[in-house]
Amino acid sequence: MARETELMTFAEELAREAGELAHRRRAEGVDIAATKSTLADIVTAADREVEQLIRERIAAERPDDGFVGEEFDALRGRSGVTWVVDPIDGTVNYAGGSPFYAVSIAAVEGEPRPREWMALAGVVHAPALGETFRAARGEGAFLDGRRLAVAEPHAAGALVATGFGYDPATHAGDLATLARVFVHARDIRRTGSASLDLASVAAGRVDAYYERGLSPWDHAAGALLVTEAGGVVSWADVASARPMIIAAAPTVHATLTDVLV
Ligand code: LIP
Repeated sequence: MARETELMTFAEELAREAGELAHRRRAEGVDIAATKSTLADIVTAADREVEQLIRERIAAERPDDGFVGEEFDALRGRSGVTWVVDPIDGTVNYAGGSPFYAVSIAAVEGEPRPREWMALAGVVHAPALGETFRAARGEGAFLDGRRLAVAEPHAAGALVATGFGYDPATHAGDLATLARVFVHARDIRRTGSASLDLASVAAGRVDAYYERGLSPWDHAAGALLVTEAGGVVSWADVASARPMIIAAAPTVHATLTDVLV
């Protein structure tokens, strides 16, 4: 079995076990453990518990690998492979009882920094939706057993997903960008989970997704889903504090980039 496929299979096992824990904790009732960058940027006890479970499983199975997660300090590895993990992406949705949240797990090679690493495998598992998206580099992207492909262009324009940061000071600028995009779009979607937005691009459910200021764990797995489904992922404004990710089918990506950049 190719290394990428092995890593994807392990990531899927991890994501399913972690997703079951997150789903169970949600049913038991969710405690807000703390806030981070702003009052809106919450973390639940389940975020921390799920990430700890994933870290422990990886440390037992692949002790030389590195780890970069949302909730605890990064761990540098010796193998060249680093796991980039968002234990619950869409935390605000999760805390409020919405099903749009996912366990996002990616295995990357090289420096564990976005735009420097090479993604080898990625899984985005949405336990409340009963959907598991997965990809291994060079092997395609899949939703459960179905191979994925990004959408063909739509005569009425692109269906564009996006998101906004937790800092209210960024909202005016992001809304101005949205106003420019909407002129060229047939509609907009805002789900609250970057990994599920990227998975939706890969599945052809939306035509494009862009967002400023994502963390590495928000996009590491979903970006691989998009490229393995025939899409394009690029970055704009990379020197700023809030670089912008742009993910879409090739033709839509070119048009959207002209509007955004
Ligand atoms: C979230 C992203 C979402 C973004 C939110 C937040 P979290 O990640 O998935 O796209 O708009 O501001 O960053 O905090 O739920 O892991």
